Amino acid sequence: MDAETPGQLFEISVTDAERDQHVLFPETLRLATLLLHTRGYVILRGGMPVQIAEEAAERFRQIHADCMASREGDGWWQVGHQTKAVFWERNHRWRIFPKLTGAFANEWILANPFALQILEQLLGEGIYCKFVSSDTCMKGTTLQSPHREMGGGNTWEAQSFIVNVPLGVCGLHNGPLEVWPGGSHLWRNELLRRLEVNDDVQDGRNPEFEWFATLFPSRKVELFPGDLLIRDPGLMHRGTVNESEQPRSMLTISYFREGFTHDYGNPEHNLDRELWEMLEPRVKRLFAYVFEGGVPTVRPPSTSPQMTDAQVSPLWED
Ligand SMILES: O=C(O)CCC(=O)C(=O)O
Repeated sequence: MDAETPGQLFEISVTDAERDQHVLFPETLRLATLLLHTRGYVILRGGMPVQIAEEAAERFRQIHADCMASREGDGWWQVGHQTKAVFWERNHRWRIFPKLTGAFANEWILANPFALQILEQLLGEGIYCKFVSSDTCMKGTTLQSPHREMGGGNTWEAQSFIVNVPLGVCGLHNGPLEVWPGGSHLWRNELLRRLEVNDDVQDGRNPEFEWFATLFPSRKVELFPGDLLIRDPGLMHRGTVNESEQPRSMLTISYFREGFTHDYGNPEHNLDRELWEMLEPRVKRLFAYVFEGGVPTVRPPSTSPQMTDAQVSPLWED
């Protein structure tokens, strides 16, 4: 492990030895887990071999091109003609659910040994994957409103985490994710709802919450092929503006604690039984509930009858 000095960036560089052995050494695991628990996110530099990240990026460019060519109007849940990827586009932001084959079936991506080592400590061994999506922001994007998502903050104990895998450089010039690490993942939805705070607008404007976010320090996250960002969905964050001519893409993979779920994201956009049967055992296990029945039964109770996640954001419509 090479960790930044406290007070600096709090990134962790995975060593060659850890990558060779597919395991974080105890000191690294401890710090990464602590950072994720306390700050709501952790970056693992070199969390997967660069070549695998680049293969995925290349395949994703083909999928994105297919979705752009297949698009008809503004409908949700369209399907790429060649790649069968489910997608939609809003405000120059594409949300694409790739099929989990080829580069996207790779264990380093879907069952990343380092991410799972950390997440199994925080979510338990029954952890499962709810969906594999992606975010592509293009020139013309607008600044999103700061938001929190997927029920993060419904309970004290985290019920889910997101792993972002950059598909190319996600730098300061092309729409980096902005995060508010000062404990925003610990804000309780019950109180926010009671005080009528809406923290769930993404692509529209949300003046009160945008103002509120200015009271806290934020950071723009730079990610490079081979890195992983692991974040609590309750962490306040937003997509920023892509000033470059090139699309900026990253995978968004969501993992849940056994027994918990959320309305958003459908694993059957990523897999059918035939594709699932072909996955490596460590990946297959994460989706077994879809084809063998079981796990995701409990959605944390909504804390307010007026404002559930499903009601406030069109992106939650399934
Ligand atoms: O594309 C990104 O940078 C992330 C955007 C985002 O946070 C979202 O759409 O929820």
